[in-house]
Amino acid sequence: MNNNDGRRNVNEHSKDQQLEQYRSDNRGKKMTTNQGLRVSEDEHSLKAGVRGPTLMEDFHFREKMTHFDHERIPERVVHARGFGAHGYFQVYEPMTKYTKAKFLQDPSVKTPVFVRFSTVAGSRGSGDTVRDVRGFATKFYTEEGNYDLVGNNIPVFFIQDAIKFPDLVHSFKPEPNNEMPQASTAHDTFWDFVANNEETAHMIMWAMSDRAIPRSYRMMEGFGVHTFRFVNEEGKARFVKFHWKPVLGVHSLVWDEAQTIAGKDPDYHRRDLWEAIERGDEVEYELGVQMIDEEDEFKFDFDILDPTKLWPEEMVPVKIIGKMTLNRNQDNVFAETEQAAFHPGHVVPGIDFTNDPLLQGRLFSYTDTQLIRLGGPNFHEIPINRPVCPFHNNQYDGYHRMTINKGPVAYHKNSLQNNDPAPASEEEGGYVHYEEKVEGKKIRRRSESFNDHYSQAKLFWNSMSPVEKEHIISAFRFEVGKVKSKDVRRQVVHMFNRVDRELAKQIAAGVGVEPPEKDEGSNVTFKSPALSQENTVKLPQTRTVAILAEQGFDDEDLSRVLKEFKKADIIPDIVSSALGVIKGTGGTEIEVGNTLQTVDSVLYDAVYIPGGQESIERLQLHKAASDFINEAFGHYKAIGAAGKGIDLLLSAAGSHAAAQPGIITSRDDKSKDDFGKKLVEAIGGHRHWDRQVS
Ligand code: HDE
Repeated sequence: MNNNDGRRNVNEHSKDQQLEQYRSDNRGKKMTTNQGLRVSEDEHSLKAGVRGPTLMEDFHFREKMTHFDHERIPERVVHARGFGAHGYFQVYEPMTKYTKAKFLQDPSVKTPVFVRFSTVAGSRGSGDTVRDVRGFATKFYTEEGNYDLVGNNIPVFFIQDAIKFPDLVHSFKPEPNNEMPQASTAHDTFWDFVANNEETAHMIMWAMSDRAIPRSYRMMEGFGVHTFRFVNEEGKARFVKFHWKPVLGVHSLVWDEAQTIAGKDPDYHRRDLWEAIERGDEVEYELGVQMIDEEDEFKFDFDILDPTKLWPEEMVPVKIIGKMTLNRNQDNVFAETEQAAFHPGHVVPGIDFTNDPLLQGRLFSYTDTQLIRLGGPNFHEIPINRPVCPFHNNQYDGYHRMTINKGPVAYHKNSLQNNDPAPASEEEGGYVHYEEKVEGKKIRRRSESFNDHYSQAKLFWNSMSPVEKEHIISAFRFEVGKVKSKDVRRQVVHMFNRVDRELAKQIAAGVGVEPPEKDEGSNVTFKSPALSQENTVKLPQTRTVAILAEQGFDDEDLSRVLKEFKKADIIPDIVSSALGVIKGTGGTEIEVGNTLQTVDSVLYDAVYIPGGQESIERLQLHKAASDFINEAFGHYKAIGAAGKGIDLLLSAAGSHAAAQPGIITSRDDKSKDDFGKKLVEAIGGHRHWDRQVS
């Protein structure tokens, strides 16, 4: 008998249709109380006389105020600041050989997803662009139930055993005596934790790299971090690691820029994602898997269950198996992003766990945290968390219960209700845990195979380009430089001397301590080119460009560049000294998008300055215009200038600027040169690191 309970009807729109019944639109409606009573007055409380006291009887006032007083729920202990979007996932080819997970079988099926991106350390209101790990949590609403891939944008973690998680988090959160600093690891307790817990070494290398200051959520990788298991129909299992690869490539901000943006636009990353989806852009990530056969578990010089280790792609290739597309913004941030409850234990048949001790601990923590945040055991009924397939069991009652269960029977086994709801067999889709043989003494200890903390930290260092290495050194100098305790600073330098001698010397030189006498650096020489952002995809698509123009700009300069931008899906924004309409020399009228007061070069990927005598003369009156250009130049961004625009560029960035990489100029011959194309290419290059900036 095919008893699928309506489980086969999931498609791309299922989640949206399910959410529809919960949406509420106030437009065109009369105001009522929560009991549905129409309200006649919402500005004056009920008083005894116009100058008299407010009356207890004012039920509308009391209901309104009570609801307001209870509007907040506790923020997440970690990953408090986040932002979500909806979309769908499609597998490229059946994965039958590896897993029986239904959503990984049929390329024509579009499984709905909701993704929540986040920072880890900061509070809900903190800045988006701080140096931090980013969360990348995906909920797949499959026909077999929800599957959550709760990952980060860094493939390894700080610690190896979940019991240390509260210590780690206490060390990086603001210090408890003065609650400083917000959303930053640049303080004594964090670095004290690092120096006294050497297992952090590898992750710290990533956290000090450009990975921790992404340009956009759309341009960052995601990783499941832990080793999971794929299990196929025959019961054969393989170890698996999950990767998300952004179609736009992996790109980062410059540290100075990240800090400025945190003040100028603390919502930078959520705005970027929201606006991309509002524009109709499809935000895409390919899903990749690395697989290791069970027989090969011990073939590596690291323990594959150790979450501080990655599997170099050059050793274990990433098989690209499908694509996720985010294409719909949420309707309400509280209802969706804030109430979304992810859990690495939300799995479907065909995906199973391993004994990674960090993963095992997470399997406890995520339900526990929802109970306090979402106020009880019925958080799965909140619209964003509801599976799109039916769910039935004997778990009844509790705070905010929404399901109205019928009948007297709420237990298993029973005869009064034909033993329903009955467990499903494996053939009927019942989840059966992989039968792994486990044997051992009850013991509080870690496997010795988890002891090498430095080889992969060195592998990461070896794999970086010279510019990336410079950035890592500066990040260490900034972070450790903020540590007041000289002893902690010394400990950190000694620790990273075990990764690389030169790195330790460079950190030491910036933080006022002596490097150790002896070179204790790891002797690993292996490199993994896949770890360097230098080797990522580079595309101009969806890059933003500030066009600096005033009244009297050269129409022809502007229009030819706009044409090229349009072809490349680059997003232009006219920035001028005031809002309104400006006119070109040929009479073209364009609407100003932003002013030199409301925006800053850090909010754009590139700058373009069209010519036009009057426009340039007007821009020259504003220091903000030359600061804008100079700053973009210093952040290695592409800058295009035409005609008189070149004069402004050179006066702002210096006469040597014209010959520098990523600077595209065109003095006069408008028809022949391929200025627009060159500029588009330079914008696609992201940053021109070989530029002389000072
Ligand atoms: Fe989490 N983590 N975590 N974590 N984590 C939470 O769950 C925890 C870890 C990750 O957008 C919490 O709902 C423990 C690794 C993401 O809603 C909490 C350990 C990875 C998110 C929790 C870890 C993550 C969380 C806080 C060590 C990458 C945000 C609120 C064993 C693979 C999900 C909540 C969202 C959130 C516990 C380590 C990713 C407290 C105990 C490793 C993306 O339950």
